[in-house]
Formats: sequence, structure tokens, C-alpha cells
Amino acid sequence: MAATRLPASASSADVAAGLRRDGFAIVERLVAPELMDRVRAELAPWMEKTPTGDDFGGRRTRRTGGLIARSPASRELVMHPLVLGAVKDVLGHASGFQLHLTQLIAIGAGEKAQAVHRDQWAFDFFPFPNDYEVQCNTIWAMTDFSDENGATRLVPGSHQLADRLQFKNEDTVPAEMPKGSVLFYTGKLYHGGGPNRTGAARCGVNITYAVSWLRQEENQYLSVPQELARTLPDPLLRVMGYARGAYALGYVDDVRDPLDALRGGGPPTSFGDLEAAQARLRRRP
Ligand SMILES: O=C(O)CCC(=O)C(=O)O
Ligand SMILES: [Fe+2]
Repeated sequence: MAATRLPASASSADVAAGLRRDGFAIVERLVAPELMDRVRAELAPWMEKTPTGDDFGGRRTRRTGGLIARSPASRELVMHPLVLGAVKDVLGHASGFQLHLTQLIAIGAGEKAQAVHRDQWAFDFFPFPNDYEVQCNTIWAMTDFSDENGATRLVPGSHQLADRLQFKNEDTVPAEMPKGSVLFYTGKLYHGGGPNRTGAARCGVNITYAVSWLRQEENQYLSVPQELARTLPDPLLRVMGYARGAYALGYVDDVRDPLDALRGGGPPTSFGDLEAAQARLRRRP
């Protein structure tokens, strides 16, 4: 595939450049396979209980969410510095970003191809401008991803095309990659889960991020019980959404910071200077 395929030594800027050019980038073997095995072992009891999906999600596909609460090892993936750096770069036109969803996607044996789509359609199909990405996404390979076992299918460069297009399987290429690799793609890239023609599940960890002025797909405040949230590190909590989004979003009662409120205190604050916030955003590309 003539597309951005990078070694684990790649920088966030390399990844962001690939995302801007092709709408996706693959970083091979970014984490040790053992980390993916730990995530898998922690999620195994939940996976067994997860029902298969609908026509869009896949009748032979299981999506297990709530990874922050259920899998301590998955928090390393959520907070991987290369990922956070690339997300910050690609979504840098907004005043902030936050976690959008966490999901182990197990595409079962015999599953058919998922309908090709844009992930940003989740936002009510709002026609965001082509030069305004609202999402930057990852899928971590928990098994090898191959053409045969359902590697994610991509339409290279399609982040720059019109909205609401329809594609067939022949228009797509498979994001083949070994276990421990990560596929980055933007919310505008047309893609879908691939058909699995093997006898074993294809497992990938989908961790997505979106600008902090949009609603999260997975509700982190209820997916992670408060008693557990209080034990998590501040930087992770901030990414999960315990932070003010944009100028005023997400405060608690008398404009307390959500992280202060979670920890049971914090002074009232004010919204700050709207003029200054506007000026900061005007300077962004
Ligand atoms: O599992 C995959 O490879 C992709 C799944 C996907 O695109 C989705 O569920 O939105
Ligand atoms: Fe998707």
C-alpha cells in the first residue's frame, strides 16, 4: 500500500503529516505484543459476556467498551505519548480534545465487510468543513491484521472527498499490520471493518479522540465509577473529559473545575476572558 507506514521511532509530526496527506497512517509494532496480551486477558471475562452487534456493527462482531475501568493496561494505549502528540497536532485548530470512545472490536469468523463510513457521521451527519477535522482515531492490532482476517478497510485520501459518499469493497485497501501496531485515521476517512474469511477472530482496540466541544460517544463519567476515577492520574482524567472543554463547557455548579469537583472540592472560578479565547483561536490555522 503506497501510504504512510512508519516505524515505532516515528514522531507525532510524522504521523500527523501522514494523516493530513492520506487520512491515515500506520505505525508498526509501536508497543510490545505482551501489552496487547495483557489488555486481552483483562477484557476476556467482559468479551465473553458481550453480545454480537446489529447490521452496521456486525452480526458476528463483539464490541466491548468501558476499557478504562475494565483494563488497567489499556490506559497505556489511551495515553501513549505518540498518539496524544498526533491527536493534539491534527485537532490543534480546536481549543482542546478528549477521549471519544474505547472499544475492543472482535470481528468473528465468517463476518462480512462492514459498510464503509466516516466515524464523524456519529455527530448527526453534521457537514463539518473539509479543513476542520473533529476526530482523530486509533485502532491497535491485538491480533495481526490481514486481508483475510478482517483488517480495517480504508479509502486512501478520502478524508478530502465529499460527504455521504458510498464505496464498495473494491474501492478499499486493507490496513494490514502486525500485532502491537496502530492504525491512525481521521473522522473524515471513509473506512470499515473488513470481512473475516478465517476461523479466528480479528481483535483490535479502537480508541478515538474528538475535539472537546463535541459530545463523547462513550460516556466516561458513567463508564468509569467515581470511586475508581478518583484513583486515576490527573492527566488521564483530563483526557477522559474531567476538564473544561473550550471556553465554558463542562463546569460543575459555581464554575468549579470538573477535576476539583471529582476530588471533592475546588474554588468557584470564572469563565475567563472571552476576547482572549477568541483571539487565541483566530491565530490558529
Ligand atoms: O473494526 C474495524 O476495523 C473498524 C470498525 C469501525 O470502523 C467502526 O466500528 O466504526
Ligand atoms: Fe468506523
